[in-house]
Parts: sequence; structure tokens; C-alpha cells
Amino acid sequence: MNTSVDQADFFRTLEEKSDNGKLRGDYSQCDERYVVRQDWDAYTPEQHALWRRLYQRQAKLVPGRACQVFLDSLAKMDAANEIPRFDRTTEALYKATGWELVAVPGLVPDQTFFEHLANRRFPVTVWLREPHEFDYIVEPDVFHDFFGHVPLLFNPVFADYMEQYGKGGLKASRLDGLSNLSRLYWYTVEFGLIQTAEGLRAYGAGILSSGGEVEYCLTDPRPRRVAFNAERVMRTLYKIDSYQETYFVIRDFQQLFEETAPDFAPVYERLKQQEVLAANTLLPGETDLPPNPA
Ligand code: HBI
Ligand code: FE
Repeated sequence: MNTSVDQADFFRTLEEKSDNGKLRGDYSQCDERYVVRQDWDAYTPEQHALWRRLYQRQAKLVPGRACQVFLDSLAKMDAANEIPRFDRTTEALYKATGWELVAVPGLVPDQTFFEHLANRRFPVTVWLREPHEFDYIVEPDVFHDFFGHVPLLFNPVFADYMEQYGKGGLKASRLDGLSNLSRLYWYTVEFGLIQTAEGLRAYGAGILSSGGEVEYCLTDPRPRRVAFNAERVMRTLYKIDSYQETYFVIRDFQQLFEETAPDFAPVYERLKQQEVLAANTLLPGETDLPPNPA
């Protein structure tokens, strides 16, 4: 695989981000789009057992906390007993929304990530966390990517949003709007909440794959909960190694699709003139929405 300058840069930042400076994934076998083969036979019985424990814990927590679309898709995915075979899931997913899963060694450069999303390919990490990381892991592993992200890709509106996000990302990288787009991704795809007749529900993968945050985000009095507004979200900083201090709430996935459809070029210009907001900001006039009853 050719490592051009930005890729060497990419690996340096990955090593800085990882806890012991070592890359978790094996990037030596990936192609120019950072895609690898999922060597399903290489998973050990202990890894499948860890997958089952992770899955069982989350499957018990998400009813009444995850949005209905997530629950309906998860029920159809039959992924409880062992680490899923990505090609089998792709068969069902492709029929539903034209998306496919591509196996990757871990985080890939933004540009590559956006290109995959823009072509309806979702990158899923092939390695599974260690037992001691059961409750928390910084880098996305196969459990986070598959359990957290894949179910919603079966929903046509959310699937359209993800393709649009990828296309927006390719554009943003040309307009130096990447940090804005990353915040948008973080506060929706990773940590988004949705309003329903039964109260707040989670749709963000970072929440849905987390043992503790799936309750915290809905009922804990400490974080803010603010109505979603794309420009406001793109100004708001986030933390990658603690529960969120603010969650943004959409009315439905259609709103997400529509609010991120416009051309963001003028928005990036406007944002350059405004200071970024701390993760726990509540702006004058904003309502801190009430949590669900505990
Ligand atoms: N790579 N495999 C993978 N998964 C992600 O979620 C991911 C990524 N690279 C970049 C990235 N996410 C974020 O910076 C997005 O905001 C682009
Ligand atoms: Fe993720």
C-alpha cells in the first residue's frame, strides 16, 4: 500500500491517539481505499464469547432507550451469537438500502472515510476489543461499528443522510470545513438523540454501543439537551474520552436529512467568523430540554 505524506501523517495522529502509541489494526494488508478482507475464521472462540457478552448486555439495555428503527433492524440482524460475517450482512443491507459493509483495519483518513460513505460503503473495523475493554474503548472496534452503526443503515432516510454526509465531507475537505463536519457527525451519527411520543430516544452509535451512556444520555440531569440546529452543532466542541456534556435532539431523520442538504459553503464562511462553543454551552434563548424520567 503506498503511504503518501498525508497517510504518514494519518498514522502519526493515530499512534498519538491510541493508548500505548501502537496501532490496534493491521494496516499492512489494506488496499488504496484502506479495505481489508475480514478473515472470519481467524476469530477465536474466546472472541465470539466476548462478542456474545457485549451483545447480550447491550440488547438488554436498548429497549426503551434506542429509537424504534434501531430496535426493529437489530431484531432482524441475527448477530447475537457470534461476530457477524460482513458479506452476509451486506447481502441483506444492499437489498434494503443499497449500502454495503467494507472491512477496515480501524480508523481511516477522513477523505477515505467520506469517499466510502459517499458511495454507500460503511467501513467496519475487523478487530474486537480485549476483555478488559468490555466497558470502554477509545477507538472504534467491530462491536462499536457493527452494533452501533449498522442497524440504522437499514433505514432509507438515515441511509440517505449518511451518503449525503459523505458527499458533504468530500466538499468540506476542499473548503476547509472538516472540523465543522466532524462535529456534525459526532453530535448526530455518534451521539444523537431523537424526540419521540414516548420521550427521548438514542440513535447515535457511540451511545447505543456503550453500557453506561445509553442510560446517562436520557435521564441524567447533568448534560444539556438542546434542539438540533446544524450550524450550532458545527460550532460546538466535543470530548472523545468522556460522556457528552451536550446532546442534540432531532425531531426525526427527515429533519436531519433536510437540515444537512443545503450547500454548507456559506455556512463554513460564517462559522469562520464565530468562536467555537465549549461542549457544555447553553446559548441565550436555547431551551435545555428535560431528561426522561429516571
Ligand atoms: N474511520 N473507520 C473509520 N470510522 C470512523 O467512524 C471514522 C473514520 N475516520 C474519520 C472519522 N470517522 C471522523 O473523523 C469523521 O468525522 C470523518
Ligand atoms: Fe462510530
